[in-house]
Amino acid sequence: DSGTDGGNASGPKPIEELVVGFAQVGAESGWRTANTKDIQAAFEDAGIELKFSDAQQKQENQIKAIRSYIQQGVDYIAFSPVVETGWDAVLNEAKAAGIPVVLTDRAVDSKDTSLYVSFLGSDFIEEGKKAGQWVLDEYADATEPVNIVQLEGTTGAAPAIDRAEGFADVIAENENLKVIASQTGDFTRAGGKQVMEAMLKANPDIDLVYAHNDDMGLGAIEAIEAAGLVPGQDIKIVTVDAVHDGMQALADGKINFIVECSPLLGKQLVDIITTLNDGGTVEPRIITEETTFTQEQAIEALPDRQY
Ligand code: GZL
Repeated sequence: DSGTDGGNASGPKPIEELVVGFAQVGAESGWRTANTKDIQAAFEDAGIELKFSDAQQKQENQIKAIRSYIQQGVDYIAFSPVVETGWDAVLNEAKAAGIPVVLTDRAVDSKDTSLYVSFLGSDFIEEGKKAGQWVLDEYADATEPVNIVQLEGTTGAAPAIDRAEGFADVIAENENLKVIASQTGDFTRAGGKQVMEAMLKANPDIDLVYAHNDDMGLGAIEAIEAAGLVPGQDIKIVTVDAVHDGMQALADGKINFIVECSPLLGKQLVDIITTLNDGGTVEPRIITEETTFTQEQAIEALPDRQY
């Protein structure tokens, strides 16, 4: 036909012709909404069309969205797998359609690493270890058992599995540190509150809560206060993420330590896609840079935080 194919057959597509499909987990936490905003802004700035879907934390919805992107013939697919398992079929369909896939944030357990070109996101085991190290230091002089309850992220999600593993590895160094209860709050504030209420009823003497994200930690604060206890003092709290509301609670002394997990992956995702479009190669694993915060550091950092 008389139309031009923009040289697609041989070389890079013009940026303005690129179409990318993103299948997001949902909007379950402050981290997720910050992640969504950052990705949408990065594609807007780059002038690349982004098709976006919210799976309400359901894997079948993410799979449906990926299938629809394949049907539409997008140039690239990116997504954050809500859980690690069950992706091989749909990722093989994307591969058969010649559509490269980028894992953004969470990982899949597929053994076939040809099913995606790169995994961009945090090292969740490292995050769990950083949380564990703070607890190890905080209770270094403990002469009797320290009762810890754990609020787990979404069951089967990479950050939940790995943050539990990293934490357990480190606190194992002091046999006084005991996880007496552990349950999923599904990364939500409501889930954290409900689970913490039940844990408080079942365990009269809790010393510390380790929550896999700030939102569940904020829910636990509500439950602890409703029980007439002082969060950050009667019961210490360690969380992961460092989103605004978590950092505010840390500055206010209701949380004691936060391990950062940066949601700002948009620019790096755009760079991966433009590099691939130009025929370049990308690292198969790109690890997010992130730090930790004490109360003083949170007070210092809060005014400049983007989310
Ligand atoms: C971690 C991300 C997790 C956050 C939660 O990279 O997948 O999901 O820690 C979010 O806040 O719900």
